[in-house]
Amino acid sequence: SSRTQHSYRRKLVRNGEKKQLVICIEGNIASGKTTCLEHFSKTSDIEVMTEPVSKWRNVQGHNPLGLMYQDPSRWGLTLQTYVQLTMLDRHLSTITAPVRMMERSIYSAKYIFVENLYRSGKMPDVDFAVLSEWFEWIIRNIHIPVDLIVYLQTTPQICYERLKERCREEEKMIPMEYLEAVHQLYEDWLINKTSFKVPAPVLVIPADHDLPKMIRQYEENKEKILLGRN
Ligand code: DCP
Repeated sequence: SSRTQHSYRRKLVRNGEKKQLVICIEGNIASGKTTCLEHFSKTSDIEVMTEPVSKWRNVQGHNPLGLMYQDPSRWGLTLQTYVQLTMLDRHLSTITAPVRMMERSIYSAKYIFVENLYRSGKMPDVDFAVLSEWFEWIIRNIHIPVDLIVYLQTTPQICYERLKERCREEEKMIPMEYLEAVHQLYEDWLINKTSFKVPAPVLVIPADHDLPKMIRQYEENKEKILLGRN
């Protein structure tokens, strides 16, 4: 429609004015991504996007996140298809500030979570094949800009403790082994660089520390992050 065209043109013009930076915050479940985003949301010139987890818990009255934890083999594809859609939607939405910070990315959805379901034998081959074809099509045909990945590096034990404290209903049954598997996938992707293509430079921030120390580290790294450098 002409309306869509109009908004698309506006986006092109806006992007043409000045390079906008996109920074993805990555890390294990309960690694502190939300706290990091909250901290930077107080900075002017930064637009913060948290993970669309509320959508994953309620799509037209259904809870694919809860279903996935109850029966991953049956519902893994359902959740991850929806995660992929919501992530793509976020990546493509119009940036309204010089710097965008977002929680996770379409890349970690595939390289960490889909991969984990598949490798642990909880996703049927055909589901993995269909999701992989969708993902490959998307990244081949749609430009998804990412300038910097900030990796909040934790030990799985600390995440496990934080998870217990937070008590999100769906996450009650997450075992330590799950967090260890997600951790290893993150390490191989972003540190060892032995698994999948890394779409941007990586800035590693040790994230086992308590909140005051984390805030100090965010302040120390602020310049780098705002310039999109590792
Ligand atoms: N999840 C998933 N598949 C994905 C992405 C996330 O199954 N592709 C799950 C893992 C968590 C829930 O969704 O149970 C929320 O994701 P996060 O752990 O990233 O969000 P948190 O709020 O835990 O992050 P943090 O505690 O670091 O702020």
